[in-house]
Amino acid sequence: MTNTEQKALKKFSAQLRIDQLEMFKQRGMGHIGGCLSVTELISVLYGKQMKFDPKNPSWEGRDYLVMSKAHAAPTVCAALAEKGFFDKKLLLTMDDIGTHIPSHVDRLLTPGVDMTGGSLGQGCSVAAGIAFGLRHMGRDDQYVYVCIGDGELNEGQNWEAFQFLAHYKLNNCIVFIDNNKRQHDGYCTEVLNPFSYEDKMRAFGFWTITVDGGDEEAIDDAINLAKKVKDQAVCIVLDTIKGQGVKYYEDMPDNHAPKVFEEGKAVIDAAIAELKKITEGE
Ligand SMILES: Cc1ncc(C[n+]2csc(CCOP(=O)(O)OP(=O)(O)O)c2C)c(N)n1
Ligand SMILES: [Mg+2]
Repeated sequence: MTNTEQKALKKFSAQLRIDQLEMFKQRGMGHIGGCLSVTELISVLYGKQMKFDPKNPSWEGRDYLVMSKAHAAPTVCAALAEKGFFDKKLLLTMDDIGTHIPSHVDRLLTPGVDMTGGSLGQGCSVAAGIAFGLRHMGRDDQYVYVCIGDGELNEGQNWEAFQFLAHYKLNNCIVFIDNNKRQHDGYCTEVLNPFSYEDKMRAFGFWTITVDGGDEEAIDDAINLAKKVKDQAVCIVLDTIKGQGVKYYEDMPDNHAPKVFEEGKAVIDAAIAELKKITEGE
């Protein structure tokens, strides 16, 4: 990655963080922890890796994103708005009655969203189906990216989908595990110990790599490596922090879906001021 590309992605991540924080502040709450942890991933996907056309969201040649941990909709919607799929002003209508920006991804409401979610555990099956269909049609230049939460992996359906991807060697579907170590009710190791994702995915037949999920270049490099893998399903484990990039939320004991009261609003304003130094810097 060139220096210019790296700088542009850092700025894009900062802008996505600003957009999300504004949405949480406006709504008075949000799935802040799990949205912030996938910000760099979404930045790399929409800022560099994915093929899409904002003027034609259902363009046949596009790549697909399945945000299986559907509560990260604010991160996805921020990227779609920044890329021109719809007017950015809509972001601040999140979860209003009649909105196009629900807090869980919805393909019937938001232009550019490819899968509706909310009930965890289902996205990888959908992604596997899309990848299988693309392979069947010989559309080998298109990719499906699926992002799954570490807590979400408690759902057995994921492991059925992994078997399917591995069996059919669907390397056109890149599986991301957002290893932010925490789920709704606490630390994953305490709720249901996952042990090693790498060991598990390899045992399931996947080529697997772990990278720093807060580092755009590392994520981009891992995707490029995954795209070179032949005849094997691929998985990228993202080592992330729940609440990533905003210290107050990283340190909050229960940062899954906190309410934003006066203190939170002040924290968000201060974080936005810091992030603007990145977006408005050289
Ligand atoms: C089937 C199902 N069970 C429970 C929930 C409620 N729920 C929403 S988010 C969440 C925690 C998910 O943890 P994780 O996948 O680690 O998400 P993240 O840390 O990225 O927020 C739960 C239990 C749900 N949406 N779907
Ligand atoms: Mg988690």
